[in-house]
Amino acid sequence: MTEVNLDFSNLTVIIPTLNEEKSLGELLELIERNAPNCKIIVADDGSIDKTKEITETFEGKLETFFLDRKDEEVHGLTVSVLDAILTCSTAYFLVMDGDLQHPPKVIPGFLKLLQEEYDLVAGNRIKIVGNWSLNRKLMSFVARLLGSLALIFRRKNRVKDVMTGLFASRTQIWKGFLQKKKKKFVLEGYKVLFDFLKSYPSKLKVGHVDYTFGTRHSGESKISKKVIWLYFKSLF
Ligand SMILES: Nc1nc2c(ncn2[C@@H]2O[C@H](COP(=O)(O)OP(=O)(O)OP(=O)(O)O)[C@@H](O)[C@H]2O)c(=O)[nH]1
Ligand SMILES: [Mg+2]
Repeated sequence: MTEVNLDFSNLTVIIPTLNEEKSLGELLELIERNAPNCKIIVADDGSIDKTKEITETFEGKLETFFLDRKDEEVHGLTVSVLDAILTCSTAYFLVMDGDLQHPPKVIPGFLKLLQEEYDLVAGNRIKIVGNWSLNRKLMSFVARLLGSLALIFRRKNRVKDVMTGLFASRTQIWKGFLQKKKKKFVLEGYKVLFDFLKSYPSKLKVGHVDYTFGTRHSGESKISKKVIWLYFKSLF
């Protein structure tokens, strides 16, 4: 349920996508229901499915913008999110995966904390639904632990789950930082929030919203050995 005092027109939901036609339509509907009047940027990277057409069917109903990165030199989740932030015209933005693993019903909780003066709000996976292999669970645990240690060691702002792809912040903070420091990010990687926390020089007021990480119901995972390797390299 949405709260009366929340003004979603101050929020842009950024969705990094690569061939998510099977979930995107349902996701956009759920976002509209949970965050009416928000803006949406579908940060696409050259999908070869109907991602663009699906986004266009929502034009008029939602303020949806398809960010077409197919002709860009560098591709990746991180660079797509960063490019979307740079085009953002609202005070706040929130990043959410396109495969329905992040539940749109938590969006109001993020906006509430941002309106209460938090600078950054990170999703905190309290539960993971689905059959993750032992290998994936172990990998996720180690990645989270090493990421946290890397931030503690550098005396940086921390979040409960540095691996989360669900987070929200004030657009101006990121735009100001990106104008000078975009090269601090692993552009082809996945861990936008970790890269930001690792390099951002000042203290931020950080909040959290708990959520259940769902199962990917359709489409294919894009996570690759290269992406995992890029993350582990970025720890040091
Ligand atoms: N723009 C862009 N989006 C991407 C890229 N790689 C993945 N994505 C999107 O980023 C989101 C997260 O990717 P996933 O493949 O779901 O990664 P994951 O959630 O860690 O893995 P699964 O649990 O297997 O789904 C999804 O919406 C993808 O479509 C990319 O290179 N560019
Ligand atoms: Mg996923």
